[in-house]
Amino acid sequence: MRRPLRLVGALAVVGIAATACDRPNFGYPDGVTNHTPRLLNIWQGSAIAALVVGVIVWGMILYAVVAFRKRSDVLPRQIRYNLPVEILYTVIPVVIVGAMFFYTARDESKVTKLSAKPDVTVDVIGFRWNWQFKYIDPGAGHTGPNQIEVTGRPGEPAVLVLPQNRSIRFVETSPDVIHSFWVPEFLFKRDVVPGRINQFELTVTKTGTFIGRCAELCGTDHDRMNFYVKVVPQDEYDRFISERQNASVPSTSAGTTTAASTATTATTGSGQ
Ligand SMILES: [Cu+2]
Repeated sequence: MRRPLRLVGALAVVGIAATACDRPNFGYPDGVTNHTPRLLNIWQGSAIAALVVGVIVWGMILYAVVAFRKRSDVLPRQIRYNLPVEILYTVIPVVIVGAMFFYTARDESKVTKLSAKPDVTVDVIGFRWNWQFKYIDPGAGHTGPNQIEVTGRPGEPAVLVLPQNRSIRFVETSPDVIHSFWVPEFLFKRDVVPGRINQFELTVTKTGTFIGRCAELCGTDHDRMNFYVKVVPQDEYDRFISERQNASVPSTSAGTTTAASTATTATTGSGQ
């Protein structure tokens, strides 16, 4: 009985040591928003916890295979009911599920929090099979006349220009089926559901062009439902907005030529 205990103890020490030193991302992108530290932390924590549990389970399987292997044809002593073991394998999963619930609920409530007055509000419309973004006039609200629209077309993805270090509220709706707004670098996605309004808020802290995708299988051209998020400094964003407001004919995909060409080069190393 002592050997497995020692094994478990050693594994726990390894697990704790692994959390203390520089942790790998376990496949997660680096993240570019204000939520990055929190989301990266819960992802790394769950991966390490799962690895520790995995190593303990593999260790116990290996131990059982070696220690209780067939040595002769004599039937070993048959044992039934071991109350301590049964309590252990009931209590440990309850503790694990409780811990997962606690950290998920704690972080989710922080990440999904909406502020009273975001700096920028964007309506996100996911439709079969593209995206439309509407910049909501802060003064006039969602029904204001001067909304700036960006609509993606087949082969010409929509480019959503956003200011760096400003809080952005995304207000999602769908006229047809369920889509999902996903920018891998945001470490976040949210379903776009017909008949309801889904909202979330974040601040992008890094400039750059990031690819966005539909993450909900929504039909024939689902795989082409890509868009770009181009994050620029505030002054560049202001210029983009005033240019669009002054444009006499509202073009559906202004900024696409320059933004999309930047996007193509920027995508190579990111968001895939
Ligand atoms: Cu879709």
